[in-house]
Amino acid sequence: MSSVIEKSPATRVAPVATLAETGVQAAAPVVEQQQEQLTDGFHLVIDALKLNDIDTIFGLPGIPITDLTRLAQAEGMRVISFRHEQNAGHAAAAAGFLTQKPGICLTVSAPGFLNGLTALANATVNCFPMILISGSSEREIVDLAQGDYEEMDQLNAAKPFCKAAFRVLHAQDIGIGIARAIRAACSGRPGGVYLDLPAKLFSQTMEAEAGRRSLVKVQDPAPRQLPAPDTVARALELLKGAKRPLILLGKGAAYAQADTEIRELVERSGIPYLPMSMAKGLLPDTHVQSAAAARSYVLAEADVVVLVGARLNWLLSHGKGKTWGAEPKKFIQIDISPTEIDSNVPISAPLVGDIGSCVSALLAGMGSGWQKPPAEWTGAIAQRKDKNLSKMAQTLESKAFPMNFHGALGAIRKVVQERPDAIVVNEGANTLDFARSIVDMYEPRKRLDVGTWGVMGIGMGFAVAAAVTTGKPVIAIEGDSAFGFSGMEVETICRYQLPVCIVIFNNNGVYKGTDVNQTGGADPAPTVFVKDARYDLMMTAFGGHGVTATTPDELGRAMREAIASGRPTLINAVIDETAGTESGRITNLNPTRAATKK
Ligand code: ADP
Ligand code: TPW
Repeated sequence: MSSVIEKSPATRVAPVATLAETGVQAAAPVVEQQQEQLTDGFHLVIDALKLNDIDTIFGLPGIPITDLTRLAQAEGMRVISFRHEQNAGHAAAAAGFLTQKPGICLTVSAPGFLNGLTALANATVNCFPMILISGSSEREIVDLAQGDYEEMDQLNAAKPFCKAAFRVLHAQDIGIGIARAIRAACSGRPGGVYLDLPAKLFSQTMEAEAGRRSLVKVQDPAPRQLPAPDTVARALELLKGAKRPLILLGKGAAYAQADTEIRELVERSGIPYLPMSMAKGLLPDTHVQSAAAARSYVLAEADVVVLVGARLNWLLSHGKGKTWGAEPKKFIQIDISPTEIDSNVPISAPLVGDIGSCVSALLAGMGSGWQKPPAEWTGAIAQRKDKNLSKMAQTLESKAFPMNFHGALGAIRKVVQERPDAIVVNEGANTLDFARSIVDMYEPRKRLDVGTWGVMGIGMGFAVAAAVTTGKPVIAIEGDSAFGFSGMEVETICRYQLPVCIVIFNNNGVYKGTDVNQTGGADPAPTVFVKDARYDLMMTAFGGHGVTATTPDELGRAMREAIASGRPTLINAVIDETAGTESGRITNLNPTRAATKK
């Protein structure tokens, strides 16, 4: 499997001096024969990745990794070349989430590395396995700060932002270096890993057979971790005594790919469940036990909450305060990371292990005669759900002109219902908050969004990764501001002819488009954009299909056409610029607004 340097179009003839070092005579015919037995750093990196079933690189070429991208393509890897490293990095992270294999982002040194670092940090915060591989400059010059081309101490810069960081200095260590990176990214709580590959490494040669032997196939990168039996018994005991139990599914549960076990846990226990945004679709959002439409009620009223791959961070009000009601809750928490337990509030029954194993153990302990939760609890939830859903149904029929968020999302909701296999990417403020609650998901891992940080800029990177790793249609629902962070990748989407339909919620600005410069000066207010911008023309500029939609019907029609054709499409959905609120649903975190509200 190990490739030799002569195989590729970008052949580097190993210098005679190098061959001489390996003990080879310099006579021409012998050299040729011997060259066939050499490999180099470029090929070893590619071979090491391929040996570990990694078949795609997301990146951006330049010194010193341009040849690496060419050679990887020549050696049969898929190389997706982006316009900005941050988007390549977000793509790698999303690929990691979707496949459980670390997504690879490849960048050049210093600025390219830093551009990728945001994505690496975001992957780590979200527990997605990803490896950022960056070329770097001459160690001797960097360490003496003598001013090399794109000089930077990347290894140390990366460390605070990732789970692990490694540097490889010798070709014979590439195999073990990549193996360590893969294991660090995937095992335990997944996360981002940085791998520093100095320019000199790539041209180092070694004997091909020794190179082959130096490669490492990682055995079981994320081994199962069984929960201790007494912890399972404790959790079941607590759950049995619950009068108002609730299961809360987080994106860790989606990542774990224990879909059947999770569904069985919910259905056999009869316990209502709430999905966090990226856990939507683990069970269809239309499931009778979904309590999503009665979210505030169940969070406040539940007495025992089973957390499955969800942290009690800001998204869940840290497990305390008004959101969680007057009565103190008891928590059962399933998580692979032992230090997540008790991070905000005391956890009565921790279950430390992988979600598949923990849920299976609970199911085994529950047996067949499990007592379902009292009807007063499930009935009260159903009542609230029905009321809220019928209230929402009316708003979704809105024919307001210009469109508001509900009217537009009502149309999108229907399209997603018809194509449950499509992957939805979603970012923005109002566009995010409304889409999360309005657009039902029906299958696991079909929703990718701004995640734990609420970061803008994941849009096009996530969309590319979703299309490339699954081959399914992708629908990117984007605020106009959010889209701007990665908008240049429409060219990438056109270049690779990916089945991505981007819908821009164009309300002329960040949050909304109505702000004015309070000084009366000529500069626009900081949150407003050019009015009535034609984002659709950005797509036509690169040969894709661009269209403007001003009504829900037009929007639905354009989306259906896009999905049926598989053509890169951008729909400029014109939204009322007065619609929405500043910061969407997290206005309470906005210092001035929060102060005014008090
Ligand atoms: P959400 O934002 O959806 O609430 P979080 O990102 O806060 O979800 O939480 C995900 C949790 O899932 C993390 O604490 C992580 O350690 C955990 N996790 C990830 N993969 C697994 C797994 N395979 N088994 C158990 N826990 C996991
Ligand atoms: C990397 C701050 C949060 S939401 C948002 C910004 C700039 C854009 C909201 O406007 P948009 O959506 O997209 O038009 P909508 O639906 O309300 O009209 N930089 C980063 N991340 C974040 N979260 C911000 C800035 C922010």
